[in-house]
Amino acid sequence: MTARTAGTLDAIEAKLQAGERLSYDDGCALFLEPDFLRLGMLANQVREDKHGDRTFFNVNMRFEATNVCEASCSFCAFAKLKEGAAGAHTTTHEAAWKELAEHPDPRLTELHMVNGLHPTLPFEWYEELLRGWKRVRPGVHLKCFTGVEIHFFAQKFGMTHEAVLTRLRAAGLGSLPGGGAEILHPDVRQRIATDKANGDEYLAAHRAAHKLGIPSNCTMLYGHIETFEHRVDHLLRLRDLQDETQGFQCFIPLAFHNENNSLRKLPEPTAVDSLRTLAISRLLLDNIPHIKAYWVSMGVPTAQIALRFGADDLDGTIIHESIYHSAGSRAPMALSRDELVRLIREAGRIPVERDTIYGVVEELPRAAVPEGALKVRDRMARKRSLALAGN
Ligand code: V47
Repeated sequence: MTARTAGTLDAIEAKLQAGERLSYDDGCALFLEPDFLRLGMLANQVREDKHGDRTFFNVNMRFEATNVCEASCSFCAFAKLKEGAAGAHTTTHEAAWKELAEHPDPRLTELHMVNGLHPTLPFEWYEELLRGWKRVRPGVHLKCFTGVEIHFFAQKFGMTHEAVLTRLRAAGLGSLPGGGAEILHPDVRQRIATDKANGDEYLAAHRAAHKLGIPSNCTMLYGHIETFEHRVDHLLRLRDLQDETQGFQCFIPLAFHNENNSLRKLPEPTAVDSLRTLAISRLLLDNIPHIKAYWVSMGVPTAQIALRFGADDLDGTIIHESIYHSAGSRAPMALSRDELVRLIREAGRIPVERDTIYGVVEELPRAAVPEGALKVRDRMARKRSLALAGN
């Protein structure tokens, strides 16, 4: 077993060193590889070749305009099927604009919005929502609407993806978040997300965005009913589209959370599974610049360790998140900029505050020694001086 393991990783390392692309079979072999620390080191090497120690984060906020949703995805704890159902909520324009206008952080650069697929809101309602945000804080980038929402608008309002995106861009849209990808393979998607965009339609919406010059992110919801083969298949579908368009900026693996949804009997993925999945994503997605360790989904401690397993981005300050917290996430609702900087520094990396499209807002110095070590040193110094003072 040991010899075969070493053989697999040796062969994959040799391929990486020769600049060769990893195959479907390589990806599947890596999911069975017991030496996940060495796998992490390979992914870390790729990450350092691309970004050195630089590790990105942003000052952002989340917004959900509505959780009323025509779709009934089995993993979702956020959506309420009907307006008027307990917990169903649709914002007013005024409340949405106020929330951005009164956001306390002057450094805010991004508003990230994901919604349910609302049965009756007209398209103009969404356009006006974006226009109002641009009026109150024109400098904030609007990363809004998943590929699934874009496809929903196209179907509902009888437009092409291109027409939907062109109108939303005219209203202020800057980019698309990566949500809604789930697992693209139809065998899984038909079981967990029957009544929304299928895998090809999700990809088509992103293709249309990229062709219009609108960047986007992509995701994978892992750790539920899918197999490792489905994960590899998913990653390669994203890689194929990226070969065609180069419009994906970042990939975000999303760990399944099992509370308040119909898949609640399934166990959640472990930290090792999350780190392994992230590392394999870094190795397979050779054409996507950034891999994000989304701390809300992975949990803060695992996300910090992921900065040595292939991730170069931690997402942002967030302030208020609903999708994961409805499904049982124990992560905090927000992290301050200082907390993100500290997490990055203690992982031995250089914190870089970015905007949504990876423009540098501020590059901070790395820590001279890890801050945790400083605290230990301070404690020891205090003990010594107390001892000297005879206490
Ligand atoms: O589309 C929903 C997933 C996504 C659950 O683009 C769940 O920068 C786990 O896409 N357990 C929304 N996952 C979040 C998202 C995202 C997050 C951070 C950054 C970016 C980005 C995008 O969350 C959904 C769905 O795939 N999701 N329910 C659940 N129970």
